[in-house]
Amino acid sequence: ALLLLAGCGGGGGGGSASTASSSAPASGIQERTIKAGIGLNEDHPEGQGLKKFAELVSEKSGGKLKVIPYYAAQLGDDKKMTEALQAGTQEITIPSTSPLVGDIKEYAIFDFPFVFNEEKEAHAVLDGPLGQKLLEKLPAHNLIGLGYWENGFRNLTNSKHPVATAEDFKGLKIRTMQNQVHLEAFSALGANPSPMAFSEVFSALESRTVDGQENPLATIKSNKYNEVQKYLSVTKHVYTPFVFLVGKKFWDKLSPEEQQILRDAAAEAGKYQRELNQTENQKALDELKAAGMEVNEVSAEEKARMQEIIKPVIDKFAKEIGEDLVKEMYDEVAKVRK
Ligand code: TK8
Repeated sequence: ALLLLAGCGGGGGGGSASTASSSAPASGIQERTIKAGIGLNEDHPEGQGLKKFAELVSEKSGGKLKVIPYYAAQLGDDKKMTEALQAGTQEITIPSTSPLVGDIKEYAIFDFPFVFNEEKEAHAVLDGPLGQKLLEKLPAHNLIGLGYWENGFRNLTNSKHPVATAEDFKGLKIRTMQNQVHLEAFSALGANPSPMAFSEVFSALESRTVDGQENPLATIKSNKYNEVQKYLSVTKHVYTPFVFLVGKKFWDKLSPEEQQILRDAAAEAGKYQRELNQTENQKALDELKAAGMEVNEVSAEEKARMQEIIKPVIDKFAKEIGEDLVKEMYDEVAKVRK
């Protein structure tokens, strides 16, 4: 099961923190409209998960809590929506953790390449004490985290040539997320990375402002990158999660009963979302091939070489983040592998 913030009130949100003019604490379930925006399309598992979340919230609240989903970055990219949550002008978003790293540096552990081999290893870390510890850092930034959904293992696409060896990265202009670990890791491999909001990627690929990008297969498919990218290299170089965020200003206005409805729905829809995501990621490879992409695998030896080249970057960030935390992640992965 997805792990939820422990303790009542989720990081100090309970009871007395009301800033409303009326001093009576919220109780019961009120009529509320909740704007929930994501970067991916409705047909992507993240979109389907959000839809499921909206249905569950409606069911559990007898129709009083209405979640209005906005897909495909209609409300802005991950960073902008997160800021809207902090400002109290939007209630929910489910961004990648990577652009959050500017605020919460510890989230960079999920940007370390080649840590996880399988989804279940990532889930163990995210749903365990480490994932929880990171959720607890959110309230200080006016955010409440209700658990982790899945984007998944990222793979490289580009318009120039197949990438099968570490040397093949040389000179490739690659769009990365707005995240320092990704930037420095791709630089170390000799690529020429440029950080960019997700909503700008398709046109940057189309106009050849960049040669390539990297995302999970279901995302590549849903966003039709096959129309503007010839080569798909199954690098599986990093697993990045989504974090389910609620604005703390909004959260603090909710009654405990309403908060519980959102927690339960986020966990239930998240379970559904992860399952769907894995099915979609498996199907997407064949579909992308059928759509004309040239697909290549990357050998374990070459991945090990890439990992070796990136190591100084990772060591540097591990020091900045805290080596104990990083060790905790590797220990958890080792436990799952045993
Ligand atoms: C969608 C993003 C996207 C991420 C990216 O909002 O930016 O490449 O993989 O899924 O979070």
